[in-house]
Amino acid sequence: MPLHNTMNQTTVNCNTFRTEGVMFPIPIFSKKEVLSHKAEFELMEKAFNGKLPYAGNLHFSLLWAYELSTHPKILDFITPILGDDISVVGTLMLTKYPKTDNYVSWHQDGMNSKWDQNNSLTAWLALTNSNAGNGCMQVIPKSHENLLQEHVYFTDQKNMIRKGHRIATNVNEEEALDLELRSGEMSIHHNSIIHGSKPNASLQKRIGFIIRYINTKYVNPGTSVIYAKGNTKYDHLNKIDKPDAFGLKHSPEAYKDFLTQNIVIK
Ligand SMILES: O=C(O)CCC(=O)C(=O)O
Repeated sequence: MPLHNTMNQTTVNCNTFRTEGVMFPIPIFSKKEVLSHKAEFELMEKAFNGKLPYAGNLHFSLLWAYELSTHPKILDFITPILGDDISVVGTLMLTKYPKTDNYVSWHQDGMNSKWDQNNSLTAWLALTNSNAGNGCMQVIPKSHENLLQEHVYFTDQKNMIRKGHRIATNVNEEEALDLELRSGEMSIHHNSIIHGSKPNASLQKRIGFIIRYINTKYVNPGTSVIYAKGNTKYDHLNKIDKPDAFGLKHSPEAYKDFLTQNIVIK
């Protein structure tokens, strides 16, 4: 493809993201490539007797999660939006098992992190097909324009968000857009977009690998990050190095101990 066409497509992508607050579907991995990442998750799941709906902060201690969240195919796509210095500040896997009640309340990511809203984004990578039937993510397009809104905190075991918060006002669900993805595809969403997801009413499991990216310059001081891209040295951050591979991941007992100590499980 001639260079000027590529540049035009990149500009279109950036403009879509800025105006809509979301972009999808973005093809990233082939079905075969996805299988290897899925197999890594299945080893984790096995360590927890086959059920691991919530697993967070994987990138600091699991080599495969580090490599996935710093994968050049993803970084190439987000670099025109975030710039050349990119850090990973969070990873999360939300898995919805068939016919289960777990959902994600309507919220804005920026509420948690208070990151600079325009220089950070979330990538949602599908490790299975994700659709309206199995509880794909939904967004309210353009809702990022109003930046951060008031949230309320509540307790509901079925809500997959750990802190249990939701937008204080009513969300008009008729405006919701289903971010349907095939396995290997990705969506990206703005830190201020209102989003959530419904339970999995189907017989198909839904697995999402979620990565929070930010231009490194805008990371809050003292934060632990991995540098995904760029050579600028920042003194205000706690840079975490690439983890070693955990040698005992094929032993469910040993892997469970390791995961319990090193990642966040709900
Ligand atoms: O996976 C979901 O259903 C919701 C994900 C989400 O809230 C997020 O990526 O910020």
